[in-house]
Amino acid sequence: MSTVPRRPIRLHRFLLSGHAHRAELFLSLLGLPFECVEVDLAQGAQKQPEFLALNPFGKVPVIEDDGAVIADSHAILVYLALRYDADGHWLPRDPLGAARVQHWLALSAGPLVNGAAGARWLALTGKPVPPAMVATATDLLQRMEQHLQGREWLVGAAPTIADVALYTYTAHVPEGGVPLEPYPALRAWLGRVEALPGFVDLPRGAALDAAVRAALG
Ligand SMILES: N[C@@H](CCC(=O)N[C@@H](CS)C(=O)NCC(=O)O)C(=O)O
Repeated sequence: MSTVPRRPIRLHRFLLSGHAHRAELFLSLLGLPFECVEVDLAQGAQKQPEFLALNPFGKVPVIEDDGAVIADSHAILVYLALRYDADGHWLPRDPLGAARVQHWLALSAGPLVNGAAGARWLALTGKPVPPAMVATATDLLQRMEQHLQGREWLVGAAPTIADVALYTYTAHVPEGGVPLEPYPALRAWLGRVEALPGFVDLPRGAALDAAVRAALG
């Protein structure tokens, strides 16, 4: 099986979506050729028949790779790791390593979305962030800080898709009004992800403001 796609992988994304960013980040870290197709969530493009044919749940990200259509950020990370990571470190094949990665993917789909991601989205769209959401975000940050003390990566001795899945909304949680200053081990881990060859970020600062204005008016 080739470790290079025959044609560039198509990534259907929305520029402000951290879920879509996970997929983009991993495509870039793997050095795979890909092209982005913008899905205008603000105009409801994700609910149009053309997009629903790709993902009946009407959510980004979706990738298309040589006829295969894969929706859901975590499914995409698993697919890309199994399909294109020749040395297998991004998704360990041993039962314990695989289970530990899966545990972080579950946290990414649960408290990370319900806390950090939700707070960021409400703040970006000018809505108040409920204290319960800040508490959910803070609880996960504290647990990650504890876990990362004395560790370089979330699982094992090399980066995995757990690091990719958790990176985006953790790094951008200050946009939801939740500070990262109290978490030195966590910030060092974010720095290690950002130093990986091929790292790409979501827009920040003025670029973020411009992207929010362009997307949401
Ligand atoms: N479980 C999905 C969730 C994806 C998701 O929530 N995407 C949001 C953008 S961050 C979306 O497309 N929302 C559009 C909508 O719900 O109409 C994943 O991990 O990819």
